[in-house]
Amino acid sequence: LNISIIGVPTDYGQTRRGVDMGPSAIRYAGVVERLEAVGHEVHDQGDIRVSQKKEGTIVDKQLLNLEEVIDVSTSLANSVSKALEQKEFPLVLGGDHSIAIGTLAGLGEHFKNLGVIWFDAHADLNTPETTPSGNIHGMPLAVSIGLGHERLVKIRNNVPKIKPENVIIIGARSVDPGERELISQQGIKVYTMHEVDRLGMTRVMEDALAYLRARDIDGLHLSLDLDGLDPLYTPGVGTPVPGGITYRESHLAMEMLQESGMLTSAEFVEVNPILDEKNRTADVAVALMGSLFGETLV
Ligand code: DIR
Ligand code: MN
Ligand code: MN
Ligand code: MN
Repeated sequence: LNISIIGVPTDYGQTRRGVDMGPSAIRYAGVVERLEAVGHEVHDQGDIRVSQKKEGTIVDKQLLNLEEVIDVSTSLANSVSKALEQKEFPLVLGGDHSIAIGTLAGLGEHFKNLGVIWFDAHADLNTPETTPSGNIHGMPLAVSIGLGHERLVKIRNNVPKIKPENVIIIGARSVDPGERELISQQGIKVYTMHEVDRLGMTRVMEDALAYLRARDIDGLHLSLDLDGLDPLYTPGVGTPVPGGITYRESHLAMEMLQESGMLTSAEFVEVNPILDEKNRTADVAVALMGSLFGETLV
């Protein structure tokens, strides 16, 4: 593959500082070398520009840093779209999960029936009406199916970016009341930790991939929030939730995605080296990318 790495050094989607250093931490953990070793051509496009906080903008407690998130999402959508035009595989490095608004806005221009695997402890389906925190990193999936603040939903004008029935959430264990309602109302498929425990990751991934294949998707995006794993393995995240996916289960999921041959883009988000122990979370992120892009054990 020709892989285009796009760093997004932003923390505007939540309130703990340090997640803007995620792209640096992931590069330090050796992402470029790791993917080159599997035989890919890797183009590191560097980081997109993230400006300082704008002074004097209206503070909306249900949409913290709205102007900044719109700015970052708009430039990221642009970069992702450009990578696809150049036939490159976009690999986006966060930054907090609000960046998925921009990634999916860029992807939405090129794929009409995109499948999305959302690997996360959370559902990221809040709206300004349901958010318990005001943090936009809890909203990107809702925005991408067309629900939320108009200016977020309309980035690059393609509304909605994805169909709710093409979305599969894996690893959920912290879901807010409004998100629960949206999941059933919109027909979003969710494998919570209960299903991961009960069925095992093999069955979960087999079912998920068969479901998306049957929906005749024209591309597949992986949005991987490192808090989907158990904090035992990825302590450097802003909102850790115990009882998560193990190191091996997450590798297995990546290996099965690789085997499927369906993947067309990916993003790894919420790596916060300031909250971490010796960059372990970025190390895990890079190891997972190794499996996702075709590393094998023997
Ligand atoms: C919570 C936390 N559902 C919120 N969301 C997080 O603030 O909307 N998403 N941490 O990754
Ligand atoms: Mn090239
Ligand atoms: Mn998330
Ligand atoms: Mn999360």
